[in-house]
Amino acid sequence: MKIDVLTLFPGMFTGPLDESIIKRARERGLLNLQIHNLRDWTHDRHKTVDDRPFGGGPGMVLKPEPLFEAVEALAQPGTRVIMVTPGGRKLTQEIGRELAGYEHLLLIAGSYEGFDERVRLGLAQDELSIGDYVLTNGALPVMVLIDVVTRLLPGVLGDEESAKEESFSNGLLEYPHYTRPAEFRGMKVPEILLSGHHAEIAKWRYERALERTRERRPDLIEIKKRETDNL
Ligand code: 4GS
Repeated sequence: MKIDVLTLFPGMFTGPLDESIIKRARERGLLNLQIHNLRDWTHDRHKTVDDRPFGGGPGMVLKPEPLFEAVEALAQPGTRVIMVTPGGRKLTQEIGRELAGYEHLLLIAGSYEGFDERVRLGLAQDELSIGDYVLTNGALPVMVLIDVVTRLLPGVLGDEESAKEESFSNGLLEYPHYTRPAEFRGMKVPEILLSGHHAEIAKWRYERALERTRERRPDLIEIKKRETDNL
């Protein structure tokens, strides 16, 4: 998969995407990630990317021209162009799976201010939010999106990791995990996990996952029911 990112802060992307699983995916050619500075598509001496809002008010607005030029330079037929804003569809694992099916994503990170509305109307095919809170700019949500999508690309996770029953992949929170020692500061590992009875261990884990989800995230059980009804 190819992912191009448009941002005013390319420096924010070095570090988080150069470690661990994303690093390995890039090295193995499973992810071709390129970070672009929006200012490269300005033409004035000051590399102006924003301007005052028509109608007045505080803050600045990202001008449409550099964004249109940048997207027109980077997009191919079949490219999915996505903006991150608090007003977008809320990112879920299901949306991650949907995006992992594209060959090319072009992700636009906003800044302090908003975008000129014509970017939304004429350029973006999708708008995504990572949650109901306000960040200083769109770099972190873009990195979250890249992380969610990359680990779903074929070959990125080892068999062991991808086969693992994780939160949200089966629609439930994870069951409790334990490793050695069997007793730590008076807290004992549940007997069943030491028993070697694989079927009973699987049953115990499923029950604990269900119980934990019911207590902490009953909304996930409703979502799962609705999905099952639609089958
Ligand atoms: C988010 C969010 C966000 C909104 C960008 C204020 C700077 C900021 N983007 N999910 N202007 N949450 N963006 O907070 O996507």
